[in-house]
Amino acid sequence: MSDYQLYCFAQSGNCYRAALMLNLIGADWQPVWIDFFGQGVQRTPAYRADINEMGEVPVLVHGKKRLTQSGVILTYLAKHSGKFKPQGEDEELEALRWIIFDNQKVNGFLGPFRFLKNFAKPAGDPAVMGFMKGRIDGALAIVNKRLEKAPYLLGERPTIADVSLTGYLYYPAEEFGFDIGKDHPAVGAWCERMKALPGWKHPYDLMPGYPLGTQG
Ligand SMILES: N[C@@H](CCC(=O)N[C@@H](CS)C(=O)NCC(=O)O)C(=O)O
Repeated sequence: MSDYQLYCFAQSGNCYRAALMLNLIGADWQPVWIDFFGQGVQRTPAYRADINEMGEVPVLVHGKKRLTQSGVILTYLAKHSGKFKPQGEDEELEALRWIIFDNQKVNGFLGPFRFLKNFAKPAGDPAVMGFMKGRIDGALAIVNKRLEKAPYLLGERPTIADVSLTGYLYYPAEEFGFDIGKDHPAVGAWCERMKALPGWKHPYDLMPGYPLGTQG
Protein backbone atom coordinates (compact mmCIF):
# COMPACT_ATOMS: atom_id res chain seq x y z
CA MET A 1 0.00 0.00 0.00
CA SER A 2 1.34 3.42 -0.96
CA ASP A 3 1.77 6.18 1.64
CA TYR A 4 -0.99 8.29 0.06
CA GLN A 5 -4.19 7.40 -1.79
CA LEU A 6 -5.90 10.05 -3.90
CA TYR A 7 -9.54 9.68 -4.98
CA CYS A 8 -9.56 11.28 -8.41
CA PHE A 9 -10.32 11.01 -12.13
CA ALA A 10 -8.42 12.20 -15.19
CA GLN A 11 -10.87 14.88 -16.36
CA SER A 12 -10.83 16.77 -13.04
CA GLY A 13 -8.63 19.85 -12.72
CA ASN A 14 -9.60 20.05 -9.05
CA CYS A 15 -8.04 16.60 -8.58
CA TYR A 16 -5.10 17.50 -10.79
CA ARG A 17 -3.87 20.07 -8.29
CA ALA A 18 -3.49 17.36 -5.63
CA ALA A 19 -2.13 14.70 -8.01
CA LEU A 20 0.44 17.10 -9.43
CA MET A 21 1.55 18.18 -5.95
CA LEU A 22 2.05 14.54 -4.93
CA ASN A 23 4.19 13.99 -8.00
CA LEU A 24 6.15 17.22 -7.63
CA ILE A 25 7.12 16.40 -4.03
CA GLY A 26 8.05 12.84 -5.04
CA ALA A 27 5.46 11.22 -2.76
CA ASP A 28 4.66 7.51 -2.81
CA TRP A 29 1.00 7.67 -3.91
CA GLN A 30 -1.65 5.81 -5.82
CA PRO A 31 -4.85 7.01 -7.44
CA VAL A 32 -8.25 5.59 -6.52
CA TRP A 33 -10.44 6.09 -9.57
CA ILE A 34 -13.87 7.65 -9.05
CA ASP A 35 -16.45 6.86 -11.72
CA PHE A 36 -17.67 10.43 -11.80
CA PHE A 37 -19.39 10.41 -15.20
CA GLY A 38 -20.73 6.84 -15.16
CA GLN A 39 -22.20 5.92 -11.81
CA GLY A 40 -21.66 9.31 -10.21
CA VAL A 41 -20.24 7.58 -7.15
CA GLN A 42 -19.55 10.92 -5.46
CA ARG A 43 -23.28 11.60 -5.22
CA THR A 44 -24.22 8.37 -3.47
CA PRO A 45 -25.19 8.38 0.22
CA ALA A 46 -22.44 5.83 0.91
CA TYR A 47 -19.75 8.09 -0.53
CA ARG A 48 -21.06 11.03 1.46
CA ALA A 49 -21.21 8.98 4.64
CA ASP A 50 -17.85 7.24 4.32
CA ILE A 51 -15.60 9.25 2.01
CA ASN A 52 -16.57 12.93 1.80
CA GLU A 53 -19.73 14.54 3.17
CA MET A 54 -19.25 17.34 0.60
CA GLY A 55 -19.77 14.82 -2.22
CA GLU A 56 -16.57 15.84 -4.02
CA VAL A 57 -13.18 14.71 -5.19
CA PRO A 58 -10.27 15.10 -4.64
CA VAL A 59 -9.97 13.19 -1.37
CA LEU A 60 -6.52 12.44 0.02
CA VAL A 61 -6.00 9.57 2.44
CA HIS A 62 -2.78 9.48 4.46
CA GLY A 63 -2.89 6.77 7.11
CA LYS A 64 -5.79 7.67 9.39
CA LYS A 65 -6.11 11.16 7.92
CA ARG A 66 -8.69 11.91 5.26
CA LEU A 67 -8.53 15.35 3.67
CA THR A 68 -10.73 17.11 1.12
CA GLN A 69 -10.64 20.49 -0.67
CA SER A 70 -7.54 20.78 -2.86
CA GLY A 71 -6.41 23.91 -0.99
CA VAL A 72 -6.38 21.98 2.28
CA ILE A 73 -4.62 19.03 0.63
CA LEU A 74 -1.93 21.31 -0.84
CA THR A 75 -1.40 23.01 2.53
CA TYR A 76 -1.03 19.65 4.26
CA LEU A 77 1.39 18.24 1.69
CA ALA A 78 3.51 21.42 1.75
CA LYS A 79 3.71 21.24 5.55
CA HIS A 80 4.68 17.58 5.51
CA SER A 81 7.20 17.73 2.67
CA GLY A 82 8.54 21.25 3.23
CA LYS A 83 8.19 21.76 -0.54
CA PHE A 84 6.22 24.55 -2.29
CA LYS A 85 5.63 25.89 1.21
CA PRO A 86 4.92 29.57 1.75
CA GLN A 87 7.47 30.92 4.27
CA GLY A 88 6.17 32.90 7.24
CA GLU A 89 2.78 34.39 7.99
CA ASP A 90 2.71 36.97 5.20
CA GLU A 91 3.45 34.40 2.50
CA GLU A 92 1.02 31.90 4.01
CA LEU A 93 -1.78 34.46 3.86
CA GLU A 94 -0.78 35.56 0.37
CA ALA A 95 -0.83 31.93 -0.85
CA LEU A 96 -4.26 31.41 0.73
CA ARG A 97 -5.47 34.60 -0.93
CA TRP A 98 -4.52 33.34 -4.41
CA ILE A 99 -5.79 29.83 -3.72
CA ILE A 100 -9.22 31.20 -2.82
CA PHE A 101 -9.24 33.52 -5.85
CA ASP A 102 -8.29 30.59 -8.06
CA ASN A 103 -10.90 28.24 -6.53
CA GLN A 104 -13.64 30.80 -6.97
CA LYS A 105 -12.79 32.84 -10.04
CA VAL A 106 -10.20 31.15 -12.27
CA ASN A 107 -10.50 27.37 -12.15
CA GLY A 108 -13.80 27.83 -10.32
CA PHE A 109 -15.23 28.99 -13.67
CA LEU A 110 -12.95 27.08 -16.07
CA GLY A 111 -14.05 23.71 -14.62
CA PRO A 112 -17.83 24.19 -14.99
CA PHE A 113 -17.34 25.93 -18.39
CA ARG A 114 -15.41 22.94 -19.74
CA PHE A 115 -17.92 20.54 -18.19
CA LEU A 116 -20.87 22.30 -19.83
CA LYS A 117 -19.07 22.38 -23.18
CA ASN A 118 -17.85 18.78 -23.29
CA PHE A 119 -19.72 16.52 -20.92
CA ALA A 120 -23.11 17.95 -19.90
CA LYS A 121 -26.29 16.82 -21.65
CA PRO A 122 -27.75 19.09 -22.84
CA ALA A 123 -24.66 21.29 -23.32
CA GLY A 124 -24.53 24.68 -21.65
CA ASP A 125 -26.90 27.44 -22.74
CA PRO A 126 -25.00 29.93 -24.97
CA ALA A 127 -25.97 32.88 -22.74
CA VAL A 128 -24.59 31.10 -19.69
CA MET A 129 -21.43 30.10 -21.57
CA GLY A 130 -20.96 33.71 -22.67
CA PHE A 131 -21.32 34.95 -19.11
CA MET A 132 -18.82 32.41 -17.83
CA LYS A 133 -16.31 33.15 -20.59
CA GLY A 134 -16.41 36.83 -19.58
CA ARG A 135 -15.70 35.93 -15.95
CA ILE A 136 -12.89 33.57 -16.99
CA ASP A 137 -11.15 36.20 -19.12
CA GLY A 138 -11.54 38.82 -16.39
CA ALA A 139 -9.96 36.56 -13.77
CA LEU A 140 -7.20 35.31 -16.09
CA ALA A 141 -6.31 38.92 -16.96
CA ILE A 142 -5.76 39.60 -13.25
CA VAL A 143 -3.50 36.55 -12.93
CA ASN A 144 -1.72 37.49 -16.17
CA LYS A 145 -0.92 40.95 -14.81
CA ARG A 146 0.49 39.42 -11.66
CA LEU A 147 2.65 36.99 -13.64
CA GLU A 148 4.06 39.78 -15.81
CA LYS A 149 5.78 41.06 -12.65
CA ALA A 150 7.31 37.84 -11.31
CA PRO A 151 7.85 34.28 -12.52
CA TYR A 152 5.46 32.78 -9.92
CA LEU A 153 2.43 34.05 -8.04
CA LEU A 154 4.32 34.81 -4.84
CA GLY A 155 7.57 35.88 -6.48
CA GLU A 156 10.74 34.07 -7.41
CA ARG A 157 9.83 30.51 -6.44
CA PRO A 158 6.78 28.31 -6.97
CA THR A 159 4.47 27.65 -4.02
CA ILE A 160 1.18 25.83 -3.46
CA ALA A 161 -0.59 28.91 -4.88
CA ASP A 162 0.99 28.04 -8.25
CA VAL A 163 0.13 24.34 -7.92
CA SER A 164 -3.47 25.31 -7.24
CA LEU A 165 -3.58 27.52 -10.33
CA THR A 166 -2.55 24.63 -12.61
CA GLY A 167 -6.08 23.12 -12.15
CA TYR A 168 -7.57 23.14 -15.67
CA LEU A 169 -4.82 25.06 -17.46
CA TYR A 170 -3.19 22.08 -19.22
CA TYR A 171 -6.34 20.52 -20.67
CA PRO A 172 -6.48 20.82 -24.49
CA ALA A 173 -7.55 24.17 -25.98
CA GLU A 174 -10.24 22.34 -28.03
CA GLU A 175 -11.98 21.39 -24.78
CA PHE A 176 -12.48 25.11 -24.04
CA GLY A 177 -12.77 26.51 -27.53
CA PHE A 178 -10.03 29.06 -26.74
CA ASP A 179 -6.31 28.94 -26.02
CA ILE A 180 -5.58 30.22 -22.51
CA GLY A 181 -1.83 30.60 -23.08
CA LYS A 182 -2.29 32.57 -26.30
CA ASP A 183 -4.97 34.86 -24.90
CA HIS A 184 -2.99 35.46 -21.69
CA PRO A 185 0.71 35.22 -22.61
CA ALA A 186 2.20 35.63 -19.10
CA VAL A 187 -0.05 32.77 -17.95
CA GLY A 188 1.16 30.75 -20.97
CA ALA A 189 4.81 31.39 -20.07
CA TRP A 190 4.11 30.46 -16.44
CA CYS A 191 2.51 27.18 -17.64
CA GLU A 192 5.79 26.37 -19.40
CA ARG A 193 7.80 27.13 -16.24
CA MET A 194 5.56 24.86 -14.15
CA LYS A 195 5.81 22.18 -16.83
CA ALA A 196 9.61 22.23 -16.52
CA LEU A 197 9.51 21.31 -12.79
CA PRO A 198 10.76 17.77 -12.05
CA GLY A 199 7.76 15.45 -11.61
CA TRP A 200 5.36 17.49 -13.78
CA LYS A 201 2.92 15.37 -15.77
CA HIS A 202 -0.11 16.14 -17.88
CA PRO A 203 -3.44 15.43 -16.10
CA TYR A 204 -4.35 12.74 -18.65
CA ASP A 205 -1.06 10.94 -17.88
CA LEU A 206 -1.25 11.39 -14.14
CA MET A 207 -4.77 10.30 -13.23
CA PRO A 208 -6.88 7.32 -14.35
CA GLY A 209 -9.93 7.31 -16.63
CA TYR A 210 -8.70 8.86 -19.88
CA PRO A 211 -10.02 8.58 -22.52
CA LEU A 212 -13.52 8.91 -21.15
CA GLY A 213 -15.24 5.54 -20.92
CA THR A 214 -12.09 3.63 -20.04
CA GLN A 215 -12.00 2.18 -16.59
CA GLY A 216 -9.41 3.84 -14.39
N1 LIG B 1 -13.03 23.50 -4.24
C1 LIG B 1 -13.00 22.06 -4.42
C2 LIG B 1 -13.75 21.69 -5.69
C3 LIG B 1 -13.90 20.19 -5.84
C4 LIG B 1 -14.90 19.83 -6.93
O1 LIG B 1 -15.82 20.63 -7.25
N2 LIG B 1 -14.76 18.64 -7.48
C5 LIG B 1 -15.71 18.19 -8.47
C6 LIG B 1 -15.02 17.29 -9.50
S1 LIG B 1 -13.97 18.21 -10.56
C7 LIG B 1 -16.76 17.33 -7.78
O2 LIG B 1 -16.41 16.44 -7.07
N3 LIG B 1 -18.06 17.64 -8.00
C8 LIG B 1 -19.13 16.88 -7.42
C9 LIG B 1 -20.30 16.66 -8.34
O3 LIG B 1 -20.42 17.37 -9.33
O4 LIG B 1 -21.06 15.74 -8.06
C10 LIG B 1 -11.54 21.60 -4.48
O5 LIG B 1 -10.69 22.39 -4.90
O6 LIG B 1 -11.25 20.47 -4.04
